[in-house]
Amino acid sequence: MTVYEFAKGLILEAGINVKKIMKQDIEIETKSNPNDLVTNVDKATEKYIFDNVMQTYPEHLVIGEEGHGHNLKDESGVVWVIDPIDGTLNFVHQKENFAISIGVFNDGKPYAGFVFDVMNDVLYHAKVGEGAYENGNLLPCIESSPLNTSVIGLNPNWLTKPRLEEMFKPIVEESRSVRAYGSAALEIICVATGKLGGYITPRLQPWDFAGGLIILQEVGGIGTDLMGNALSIYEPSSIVMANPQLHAELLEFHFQKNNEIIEALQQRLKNNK
Ligand code: 2AM
Ligand code: CA
Repeated sequence: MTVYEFAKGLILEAGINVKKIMKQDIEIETKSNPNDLVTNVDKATEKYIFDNVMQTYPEHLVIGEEGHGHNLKDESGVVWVIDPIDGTLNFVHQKENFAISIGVFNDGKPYAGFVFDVMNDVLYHAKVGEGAYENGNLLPCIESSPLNTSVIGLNPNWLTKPRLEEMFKPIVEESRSVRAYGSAALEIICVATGKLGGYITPRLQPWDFAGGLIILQEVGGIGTDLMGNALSIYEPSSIVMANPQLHAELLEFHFQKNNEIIEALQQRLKNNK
């Protein structure tokens, strides 16, 4: 069995477990602030995936939101980047619209991405070079669109921050409209399936984007930080994921001229780590 086939089976099993535990009591704790939540399901799911990977591939490394590998720097070998529940607020408040996300990297290069929309039973998956799939169906390459005919994924909370508001407001105004779904992994998938032209956020952790980015790139989408730099699985980052035309337009007409705001943002991200 390849690592890809193993990971595919594992994320589906993890989803079945999530559905089972959800029927019992969900225990909620807060992390960095009262709106930053973690549940017993996040922790149990990360442990389940971690334990299974270690049992089968003891030499692999794991970076996971709920505590694994946060200080890893070594790119050699196989690295799994896991978010056991992406969209924890949705998980707690809606019991849907969350995903399990896994990105697998080999010697620093993307190998395979998985985003499992658990409650809809839809697994998005891609092995680099072999196309991206929604369950068993091959996804077509995404179409390009300019900002004025694109729907953008952007969380309105960011528009309450003074400098970000200055940068994001013209994008909101020029776009066809804006949506906020509350799970970065699923929002990146919306870009990969053409439901959104692009997804923008000033702060994301590697486990939020790793799986989705690999899938998006497989259908011709582009993901970078707001300065246009490649994303690292070892650093939090600002994010713009979009079809090629929209990505280029956002960088050229919106982000490049705000490089002072973006540099300050990236600096804060580094310091908060
Ligand atoms: P999470 O549910 O795994 O925490 C919500 O808009 C999206 O942003 C979710 O994917 C959420 O991931 C992520 N998110 C929430 N708080 C974040 C933070 N402080 N830094 C980075 N990403 C965050
Ligand atoms: Ca999470």
